[in-house]
Amino acid sequence: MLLSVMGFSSCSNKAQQQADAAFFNLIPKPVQAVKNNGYFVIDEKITVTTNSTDATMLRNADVLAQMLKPATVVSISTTAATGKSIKLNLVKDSLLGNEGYELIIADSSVIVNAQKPAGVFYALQTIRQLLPADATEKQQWMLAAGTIRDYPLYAMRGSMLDVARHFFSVEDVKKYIDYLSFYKLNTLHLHLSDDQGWRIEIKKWPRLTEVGGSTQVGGGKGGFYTQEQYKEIVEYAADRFIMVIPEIDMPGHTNAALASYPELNCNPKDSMPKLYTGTEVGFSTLCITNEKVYTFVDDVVKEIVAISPSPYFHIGGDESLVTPKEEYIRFINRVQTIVKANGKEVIGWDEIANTTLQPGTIAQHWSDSANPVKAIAQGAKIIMSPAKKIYMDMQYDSTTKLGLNWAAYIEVDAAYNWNPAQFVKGVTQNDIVGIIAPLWTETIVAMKDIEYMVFPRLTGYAEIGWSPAEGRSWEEYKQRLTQHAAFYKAWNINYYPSPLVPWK
Ligand code: TNX
Repeated sequence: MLLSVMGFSSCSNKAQQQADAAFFNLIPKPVQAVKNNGYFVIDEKITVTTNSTDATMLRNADVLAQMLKPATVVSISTTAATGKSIKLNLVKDSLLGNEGYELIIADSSVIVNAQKPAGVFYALQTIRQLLPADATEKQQWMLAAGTIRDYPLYAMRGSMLDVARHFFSVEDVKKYIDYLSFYKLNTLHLHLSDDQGWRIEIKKWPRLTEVGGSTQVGGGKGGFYTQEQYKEIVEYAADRFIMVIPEIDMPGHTNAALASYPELNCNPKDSMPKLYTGTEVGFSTLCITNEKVYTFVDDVVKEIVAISPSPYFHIGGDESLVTPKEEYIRFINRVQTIVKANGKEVIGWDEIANTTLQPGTIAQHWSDSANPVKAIAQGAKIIMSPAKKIYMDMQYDSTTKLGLNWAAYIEVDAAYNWNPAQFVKGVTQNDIVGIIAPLWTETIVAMKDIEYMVFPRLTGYAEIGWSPAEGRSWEEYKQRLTQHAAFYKAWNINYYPSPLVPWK
């Protein structure tokens, strides 16, 4: 008897220590978090209630049930529960905005308040981080008592995945989406076409995928998403409050399309290119003076828009080094009109600032700092993706085997230690819609490679996008980051164990 009591108390001490530590190791760091004494212990049975019968709220309740499954049996109810319960409430609390939440943990109840289901979902991600990383752990699960009020700094927070240089399966993309959602990211930008491959089925132009999708960097077999598969990705992401932004890169980065259809080239007979499996950039262009090209663009935009609920369509527009400048301007101006006519707002890489931007167009800053300033002068908003800080294909240091280093080496501290609102002179917080961390895949072949380049840098980008900039410090952050290795390990993520982080 005595032994078992002692056994339980030391075990519960360990659980309490875990719960206490977790409260202070959240990433992204909450706007406000006040810890109290006490614990909400996850008993053998837990009731989850929601004050809304909204399908997304019921799904949220189910997300929580799945999360708690290793430790308890959950029953979900839409009527108030007597006794111990976790309550998911939609409430009016305008400071929380569309994505914010309040989480109140006490001995006998956990209350989640949010204005929108997205906020509830992010509160659940916080709860996930407060629980032990290892779901199979036999220790008792508990949450430290306290109150958290939390909401994001930027509306758009996410990552770009290049599925053109190397193709990644629907399963891989879903896994990537899971990673994003754990860190409260809400945007997946898919780079769907480039010189080396065309990755989305277009029914009117079938050779794009039959020919253009048939290879990749290094000459592997490539691949593409059918429209049904694309919808599956979009739905999987939407269930996790993630928007998928499709990018078709134009007028450069189009070799795969040009090799598929001779009529997109200016001199179809003598200049029809072959498929390309190298890693050069800037050598291809659609024929700007050919009317057929605009029919092509309109068809592509129409078919993608029909399966893409995101309000944005990304037209690329970067590194069109062989397109004459005047033609580039004419092309981007006209393509903006096509996208608008199809009901979407335009996003383009920052070079599009040199054209006439339509109202609502967003420039994604990656390289030349004059461009975002020009875009803002035209009334545009900015997505911050500066290569020197946030390109996850950049190597950590000179010993990194994967990746490139043309922009910089980006160690984990450098990835964290910058402020998007102070990075380019003339670009302030009000101009910025959000931050997107791109992973270009010239050297990235498998999910294990993705994981190595992404973790732990993405964890820091998630904090930059969500948490207040004031008071952020690498010294403090790196301590919290050490605790996240437990999650990486639990999910079998091949992360980079940076020597700058004092991993435990
Ligand atoms: C530049 S970023 C590119 C990509 C490459 C990347 C490699 C941008 C808009 N263009 O085409 O994949 O560098 O780091």
